[in-house]
Amino acid sequence: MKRLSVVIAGAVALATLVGSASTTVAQEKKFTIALIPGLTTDAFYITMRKGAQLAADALGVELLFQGGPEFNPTVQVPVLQAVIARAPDAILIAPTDKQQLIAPLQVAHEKGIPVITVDTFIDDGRYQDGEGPGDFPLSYIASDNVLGGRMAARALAKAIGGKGKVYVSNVKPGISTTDQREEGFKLEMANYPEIEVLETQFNDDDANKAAAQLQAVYARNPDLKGVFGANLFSAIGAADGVKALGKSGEIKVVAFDAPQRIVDDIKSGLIDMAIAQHPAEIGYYGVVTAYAVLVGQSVPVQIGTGFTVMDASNIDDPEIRKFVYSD
Ligand code: T6T
Repeated sequence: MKRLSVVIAGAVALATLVGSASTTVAQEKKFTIALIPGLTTDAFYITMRKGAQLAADALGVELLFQGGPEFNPTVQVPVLQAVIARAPDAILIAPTDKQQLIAPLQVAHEKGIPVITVDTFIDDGRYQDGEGPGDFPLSYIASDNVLGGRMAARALAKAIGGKGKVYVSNVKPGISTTDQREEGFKLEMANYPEIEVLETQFNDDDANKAAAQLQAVYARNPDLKGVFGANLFSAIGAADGVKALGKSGEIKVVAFDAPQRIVDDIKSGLIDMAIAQHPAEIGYYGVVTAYAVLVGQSVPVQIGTGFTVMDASNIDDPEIRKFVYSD
């Protein structure tokens, strides 16, 4: 009996030692968290990186920021593969397509690298529910894009007095964020029987194309009243198109995203309203969430971040200005 209690005490001591040793190892290891943006030259992701870096510095984590020059799965997949080859402790990614990133991210998952998506999602965006091939990411941190689309529709409807023709300037189908913004916009516009929503124009994230499309839509519809630019480049391009037509203030523009250029356009009257996301917050919580996973905590499967609405009435307020993206 005495011997048994000694053995048990020894086992407990060993377990305690192993436990404390592994805790020490975990604390001493400097984690590397990779952040793969939709593209590197977009003020939205530049701002997200800043928030991520803030959290990384606070937690003593190394942040690896690696992306491509275009919002495109063909460009993003090789970047992801290169990141996986560097074996980071966790991957944060803004997938550029709901379907095409599932299999390449599955590779990371199978190697035991935790995957968290920021801004956009894969598959149906419902993770960890045991359903669908893309349910393995641990968390999704983003704006509520359906709500953002609804907010844009309400603002545009108000700006055009509740009647007339409008359309959505969008990137391309298959991107979770911009698909959901268009969905929310159309759902809300169904409440305005005198507003006609024309066919969506897809610009491949190219502002020049979006500007040319605005002018072409106007040529076919000289009674065009407004446009919703569903992301930064769509909005800037649509605004450029309105300006080129000399219709500033006549064709109303509601923008998603808030780089300095959109602020300037609000001040000049070219853009009526912008829905700023909080990309720094997305990056910050992305890193915090990955870190929590790495130290053995459970994490929320979804974290929603907010919006700030910018228009001529508040654009000079410093509390609003702090949500303008960094270039
Ligand atoms: O609107 C953001 C982002 O939320 C979207 O997923 C892609 O476009 C942006 O990066 C803006 O260009």
